[in-house]
Amino acid sequence: MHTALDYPHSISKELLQIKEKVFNAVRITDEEALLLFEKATLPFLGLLANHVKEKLHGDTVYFNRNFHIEPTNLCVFSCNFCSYSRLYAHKEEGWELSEEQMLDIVKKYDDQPVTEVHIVGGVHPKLTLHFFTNLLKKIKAHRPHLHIKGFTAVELDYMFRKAKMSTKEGMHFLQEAGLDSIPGGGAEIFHPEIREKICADKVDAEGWLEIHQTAHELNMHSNATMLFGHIENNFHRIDHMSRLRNLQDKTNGFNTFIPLKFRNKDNDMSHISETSLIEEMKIFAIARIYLDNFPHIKAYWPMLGRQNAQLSLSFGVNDIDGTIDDTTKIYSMAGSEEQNPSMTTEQLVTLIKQANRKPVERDTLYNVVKDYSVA
Ligand code: V47
Ligand code: SF4
Repeated sequence: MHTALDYPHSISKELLQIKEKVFNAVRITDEEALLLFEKATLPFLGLLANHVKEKLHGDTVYFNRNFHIEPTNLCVFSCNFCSYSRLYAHKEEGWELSEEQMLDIVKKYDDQPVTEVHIVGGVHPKLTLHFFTNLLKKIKAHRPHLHIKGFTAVELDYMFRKAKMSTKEGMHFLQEAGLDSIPGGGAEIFHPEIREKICADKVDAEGWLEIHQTAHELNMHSNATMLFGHIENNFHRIDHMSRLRNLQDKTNGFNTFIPLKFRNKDNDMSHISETSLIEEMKIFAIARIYLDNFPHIKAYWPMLGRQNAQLSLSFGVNDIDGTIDDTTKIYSMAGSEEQNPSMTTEQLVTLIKQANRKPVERDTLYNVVKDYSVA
C-alpha cells in the first residue's frame, strides 16, 4: 500500500533508499548528499528536511531579541566577497568605534528586553585582545545577564597571534572577561581550492575548526556558517559540512548551522551572478538532512529577505535569528534584500505564524524566553 510519503514513480531507487535512511534516523553519507544535490527535486528535499526538523522541534520556530555592535569596518584582510570592509591601508574611508561609543550602544538597550549582543566586525590591528577584554568586562559590569556572542574565528585568530597567546589561553582569557559564545562567521568555504581564491589571507579551515573546538572544550557554544553560491561546487559544500559534522561528533558544541548566500553588490566578485531561490532552499534542506548532529538550522533573514526566510521554514529551518533593531551594515552593504534590517517582535511573530508555525522567543542557548503561540 502506498502512503502520501511514497513516491511510486519518477524517484530513483537510490533516492528512495536515502528517504528510508532519513525516516529511520540513519546518517547519510557524503555520496548520498551529492546525490541529493544532483538528483533530488525540491519537494522531495522539503519532505525529508521537514521530517527531520519536525522530529527535532515539532512546529517550533525560534527567534531571539538581540542587537549588534560592529566595532569597525577596517580590516587587515581583503576577502574578495566582502562588500563591508575597507582595507586598513585606507583607514580614512572606514569607521572605528571607541570603547565609550560601544558602551553607549549597550546602554541604548537598557530598557529593552534583549537577551544577546552580537559583536562582529573587521580585523583591526589596534583592537587587541586586551582592548576587547576590557570592553567585555565593562559590558558585563553594566548588564551581567546579557549574553555576549562575539568575534568570528578570524578575529580571534588574529587577536591571539598578536597577543602571542595559544588558542586555549586566549579563549580562556576572553571567557573570564565575559565572552559567552562565538558566532559562526569566517567559515566561508573550508576547502583550500576555493578558500585560496576567495579569502586566501585569513585563518584556514584547520585554524577555524581549532578555535571552535577549543571554545567547545571550555564549555562555550558556537555556530557555524557556510558562504555558498559563488565559485564553489557541490563537492566543496559537502566537504565543508563534513568537517563540521566530524567536529560536532567530537565536541557537540555547535548550536546552529547558518548557510549564507553570497550577495554580489560592491565587491570583487560582483561579476558572479547570485544563485537561485531553488538552490538556496536546496542548501537549507540538505544541510538539515546531512547535519544530523546539529540541533538547529538558521535562516538569517536580514540577508535572505523576509519572504524567503518564511519559505525556508518548509525546508528544514527552525530559527530565523533576531529582531535586530539596529542597522546591520555588513549585509545591507553586500546587497541583501533588507536595506534596513530591523523587524519588531510582533512582525517576526506574524511572519512565523503566517507559515503555520509556532513562534518561540529563545535566548542564545535556546532556552525558551516566551512562547508566542499561547495568547
Ligand atoms: O563570514 C560577508 C558573510 C559572515 C558577504 O553566528 C557575506 O549567529 C553574503 O557569520 N554575501 C559574517 N555573505 C556574519 C556571520 C553571522 C551572521 C549572523 C548570525 C551569525 C551567528 C553569524 O558574513 C562572513 C561571511 O560569510 N558575508 N560578505 C556577502 N557579500
Ligand atoms: Fe575582513 Fe571579514 Fe570582510 Fe574578510 S569578510 S575582509 S575578514 S571583514
